[in-house]
Parts: sequence; C-alpha cells; structure tokens
Amino acid sequence: MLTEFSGHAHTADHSHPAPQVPLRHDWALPEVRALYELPLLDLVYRAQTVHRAVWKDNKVQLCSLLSIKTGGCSEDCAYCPQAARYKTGVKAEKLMSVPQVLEAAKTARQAGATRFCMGAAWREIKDGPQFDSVLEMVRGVKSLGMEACCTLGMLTDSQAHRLKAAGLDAYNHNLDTSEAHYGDIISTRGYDDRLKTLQRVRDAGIGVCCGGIIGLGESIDDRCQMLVTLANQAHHPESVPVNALVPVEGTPLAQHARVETLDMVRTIAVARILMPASMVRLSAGRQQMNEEAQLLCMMAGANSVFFGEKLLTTGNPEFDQDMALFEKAGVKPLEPNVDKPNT
Ligand code: SAM
Ligand code: DTB
Ligand code: SF4
Repeated sequence: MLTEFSGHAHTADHSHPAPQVPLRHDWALPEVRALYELPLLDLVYRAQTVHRAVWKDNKVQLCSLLSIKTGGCSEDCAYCPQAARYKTGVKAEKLMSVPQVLEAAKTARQAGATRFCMGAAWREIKDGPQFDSVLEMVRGVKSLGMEACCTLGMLTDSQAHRLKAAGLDAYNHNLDTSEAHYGDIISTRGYDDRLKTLQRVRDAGIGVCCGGIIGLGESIDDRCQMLVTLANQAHHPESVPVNALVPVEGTPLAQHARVETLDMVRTIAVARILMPASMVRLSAGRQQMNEEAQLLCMMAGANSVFFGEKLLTTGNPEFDQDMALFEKAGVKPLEPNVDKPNT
C-alpha cells in the first residue's frame, strides 16, 4: 500500500499486502544528492526495493512514438535536431494526415504497444484545423484500445480541456534539466512557461509525463535538482522519461560526450526512489546501450520504454532486438488498466 506522507492511504490491494512506501513531496537537494552518490549496488538495491513494493511484477510498458509533425521548429533547444535554426539534415514537414497516423497506430498496436505517443515540433499548438486534426488522432488512437499521449509544446487551458474531452491520457512536456541550467540550453522560453503548461495539463485531468535529459553539460546537482522539482510537485508525474542526450550533428551539443551508462542507472534509480508510483521510462539513448546496461536500468526501476525503430528523428533498437532481449530476460509487457501501481 502506498501512502501520501500525511499517512493518508489511497487504496489497498488486499490480495498482495505490500510494505508502506511513502509518497513524499518534500525532498531536499542534499539528501537526494546523497542517494545519487551511494555505492552503485546499494543505490540499485534501494531502488529495486521501492520498485517491488509498488510494482508487483517484472513488467515493462511498451510505448510507441510517432513524429506527427517533424522539423522546422522555431525554438532553440540546444539538443534538438528539429530546431529550424540548426543545420541537422532534418527537413521541415507538414502535419501528417489523420489516416496516416491511425495506420501507424494500428501497426504499433499489432506489434504490442499499449501506449501511442504523438510528437510535434512546435513551440505551442495553434487553434484551428491542426488542433482539430490532433483531436481526431487522439479519438482514433483511443478507439484502437491504446493509451493516447501527445507532446505538442505549450498549451492553453482550453486546449488542455479539449484534449481531455477527446480522451487524451497523458501529455509529455519535459523540464529537461534544472532551472539553474535551463538558460544554458534554451533561451526562447523559460522554465516557468514549462511549469505553467504542466499545471494546465494537471488541472484538465490529463496524466502528466515529465522528465528530462542527461548529458547536457549539467552538474550532478542539476540532475538531482530536476528530480527534486518533479518529485516536489503536489502530484508526482504519472510518467517520468529519462533521456540520454542523443548528440546530433549540427546542434550546439553535437560534440558532447556520450552519457555514461552508469549515470543513466543512477538517475533512473533516484527517480524511482523519489517517485515510487510513477512509470519511469528509459527513453532516448537506448540504441547506444548494450543489453546488460538496459537490464541494469530496469533493475534500477525503469518500467517503460519506447519501442520501434525510431524515436522522433533518431534511431532506437530494432523491434526484433527488443523482443529478443525481453524474451531472454523474461520481461513481460505491462497492460494498461491491469498492471497499476499498488496504490
Ligand atoms: N516540441 C515539443 C516540446 O519540446 O515539448 C515536443 C517534442 S520535443 C522533441 C520532446 C522532447 O524530446 C524534448 O523535451 C526532449 O526532452 C527530447 N529530446 C529532443 N531531442 C533530444 C535529443 N537529441 N536527445 C535526447 N532527448 C531529446
Ligand atoms: C521524451 O522524453 N523522449 C521522447 C518523447 N519524450 C517525445 C523523444 C526523444 C527524442 C530523441 C531525439 C529524436 O529522435 O529526435
Ligand atoms: Fe522545438 Fe521541442 Fe525541439 Fe525544442 S525540443 S526545438 S520545442 S521540437
């Protein structure tokens, strides 16, 4: 059973009584930094203990990702191959049509995806025909029996409510890094803009998917502070994607060194300890990891991945490779509405 720190129990699973795991919202940076710096196997042990108290089985959510509107973005996010101002080889495309998107969603469903995430290279979504098409895409994905997720940039209150009415389950909008480091990475919008959109998503009753990227030149304190900001929200995000920077030629961060796998493991483990009931997603950067590294991330509490050969514009492990890994390791796909956290 999970409890808010006040001691209020959400619900109980009487068939599988589990130890109490408090959901805290008062994390302080020094204690989180101390967790991050534990001997690695102690940290993984702590994270796995929290994980198994909340998530009974060894299951991983399979999310499919589609770039429904690629490139040509007005923002200057230093990591992003889709920013129009960087010469990255990503061409600006129009919004895909509703039938094209639903065809891709069907294929993903047949391959075993239970969540379909649609990403658009926009600063914000404009009202009008494009927004109406996205609403139709959300309704279509829901009618295929999948969870629907979008990431479209900043939203207004009214847009968030219309997306909710169309059936949207989750909205991805990342903090990416700490507030202190944010200005070194993005200048065309502020941290506060991100927080405001996240609040609008929350207020509309849509699940929040919010995480970040490691390998942006941030300090360990920046990494820990980002996790503290996420965990100290009034509600933990339902999903927390942890991305390793995919350095792309033409972006200002192209020459950044590849993130050490063990830094990914530590970040995931701390995210799991701070946000026990959230899905922690091992996101970008999986193609650069061997099987053992990915399994170590799962030991550290990752219970969600993007699968399919492409993320938005960069590569991801081949479908067959992922299936072989899951088979060898005995990892099972997590079913929406069945495999809920023990809350
Ligand atoms: N334009 C919208 C926005 O920025 O919110 C949605 C799409 S944007 C590409 C979604 C997320 O992808 C970003 O917030 C960032 O965390 C992640 N991302 C983009 N480029 C990346 C890269 N090169 N490596 C790792 N993550 C990346
Ligand atoms: C997230 O946190 N990671 C995904 C998803 N949310 C939209 C995107 C990763 C993008 C990696 C770079 C690319 O493929 O363009
Ligand atoms: Fe645009 Fe999103 Fe890329 Fe930033 S991360 S440049 S907002 S697509």
